[in-house]
Amino acid sequence: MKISAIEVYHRALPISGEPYRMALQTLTALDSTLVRVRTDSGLEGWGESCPLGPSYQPEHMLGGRAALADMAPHLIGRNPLHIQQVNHVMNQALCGSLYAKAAIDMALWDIAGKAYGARVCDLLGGAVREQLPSYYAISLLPPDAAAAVAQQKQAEGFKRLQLKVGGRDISEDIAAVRKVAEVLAPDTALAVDANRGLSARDAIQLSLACREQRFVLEQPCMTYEQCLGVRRQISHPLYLDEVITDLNMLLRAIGDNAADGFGMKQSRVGGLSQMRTIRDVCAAAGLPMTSDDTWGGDLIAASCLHLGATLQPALCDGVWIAAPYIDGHYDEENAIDIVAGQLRLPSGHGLGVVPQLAAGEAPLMQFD
Ligand code: 0XW
Ligand code: MG
Repeated sequence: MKISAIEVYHRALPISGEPYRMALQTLTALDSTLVRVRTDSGLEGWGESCPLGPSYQPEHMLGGRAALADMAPHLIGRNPLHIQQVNHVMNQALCGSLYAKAAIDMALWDIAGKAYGARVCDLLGGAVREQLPSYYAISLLPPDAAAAVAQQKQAEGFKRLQLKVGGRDISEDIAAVRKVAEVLAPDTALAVDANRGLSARDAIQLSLACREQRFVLEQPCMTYEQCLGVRRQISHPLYLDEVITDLNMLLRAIGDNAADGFGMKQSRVGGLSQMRTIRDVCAAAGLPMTSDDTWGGDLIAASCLHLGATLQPALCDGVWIAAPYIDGHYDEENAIDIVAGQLRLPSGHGLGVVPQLAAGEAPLMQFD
């Protein structure tokens, strides 16, 4: 089988309802990139990459499309089932741009599933469960409003919440954590995520002021070194997210005993192939992780879900997807949605999601 064409599409993903606020960004709309990899066998696979705006991380929507344009010509004629080799070709063609490579890598796993008559989770080692927990991220809100959302989301069935903090006076963050903790059921887990928006001083102050409250502190500060310094002075478990940019950073963090768990984003590290290794490294180290991406529609949701389903439950902190903030789906029939805090694996081969194109919709770019 050979790759015969690569097409790039885009989907506007406006955020429904209130803007999504984090310490350093406020978002009202995302722009997602879809990739269709076609083969001479007639099988085709879909991938997606959706950076969380231009300033969450170095990943950038236009940069991703430029990277795809650079790499795609090198991939025509390659065997899509040789996923490792195609990744090698991408790495030779272009340094970095892991988030663009992630979209191609996802499409290859989708093709492989269809070719072998299996779901992506089967190819990744097998799902340990068909249904698994998602978690809900509470946008940066005043304390009472955050607590109200926490109550509402627990009533909907979420067993893990993530509370955004940072980018404001630390006293407001402390109040928000306390208010949310007050309404937390004993079996609801809480992550307090500053998305790099706290100084080391404020992160330590937050942890000390909330020492009675049960939570993990996620990515408090901008740099790895700052987080490492904070970790030495707090008693809350620390999770790293944005600074774990690839497998090497994960290995370094484990070697340094820098974290108690990881918020992992598929596109940041280069896609499903990399996430599979990261899953195994985290399992070997006995450290939990989430199976997330920064944002995205049903393709990214499905991909995170397939990987998440192969995690040992004790080391799985959930699969975050953007569906609660998005109206509509790419594939209404196989939509990936959260029901009572849970996600169910789609049943189709490959990713199990096939985006529907509008009548006459032309790709943004096409390579053949
Ligand atoms: C909650 N998330 C997984 C989604 C947001 O896009 C960012 C994020 C995080 O943990 O930083
Ligand atoms: Mg995070």
